[in-house]
Amino acid sequence: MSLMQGTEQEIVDYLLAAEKEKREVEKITTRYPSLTFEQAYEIQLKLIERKEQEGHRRIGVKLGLTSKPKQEMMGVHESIYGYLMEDMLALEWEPIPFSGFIHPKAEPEIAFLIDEDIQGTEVTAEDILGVTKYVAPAIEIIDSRYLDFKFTLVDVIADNCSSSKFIIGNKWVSPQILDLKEIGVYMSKNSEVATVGTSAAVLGHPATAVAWAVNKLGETGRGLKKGDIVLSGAITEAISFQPGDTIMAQFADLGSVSFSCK
Ligand code: OOG
Ligand code: MG
Repeated sequence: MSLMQGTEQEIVDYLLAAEKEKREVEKITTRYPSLTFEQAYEIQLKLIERKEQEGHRRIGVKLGLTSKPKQEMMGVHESIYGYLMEDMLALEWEPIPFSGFIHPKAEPEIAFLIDEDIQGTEVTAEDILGVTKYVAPAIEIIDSRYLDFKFTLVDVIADNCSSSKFIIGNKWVSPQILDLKEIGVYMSKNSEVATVGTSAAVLGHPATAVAWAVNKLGETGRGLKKGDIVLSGAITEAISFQPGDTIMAQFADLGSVSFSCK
């Protein structure tokens, strides 16, 4: 069942205001406890459409909660997806102002650059690798709009899966020349190791996670487009940071990516 349009707009306004004003807000399921997954994805889409009306371009898709460490951290057993917008892309060499965040955390991910439109409901990891021009090391900065970063799946889906910023490293490699399921990664904060993991943590293989998202999008006639960037989901738990911190993720075979916060 579709939500009343007024309710959808009210929730979108509520979440966008929290993001713009950099303040955490009570999760939406407190007020609307019977919201469904479908309704949450409809709210997410409305929120993205509003960002587009404000002049921001959609540039890809992100996956969330694709790895055991992340699912355990959040107490859930399912993956989710959201959208990447142009203004979320941050650069390695430009310190990111902390004042733009509420309570950010960084997580290492593998990014896919998609070279052909792909849509369907039975898409496989091989299909994804076939349309991927490059993979690259990435860090996603998540910044839930909800109090204390606590939410249900419905809440986080509506909040575009906590998306805030992401940074892509400069080593772009064809997925044909490396084994994407065995990429070890460590993330450091100010040169001290903060967390370690391996890409197999992402549903056994990051391309399996991307295929899952495409199949989900396919259920409502959507898909990935040539040129899209896809973040395949955090390999490890997410790490908090503060102004002055430098975070670096080092991936075997894929090089490193870092950012600093001011
Ligand atoms: C939800 C977003 C999760 C990932 O890579 O697992 C995510 C959250 O943890 O706030 O982006
Ligand atoms: Mg993520």
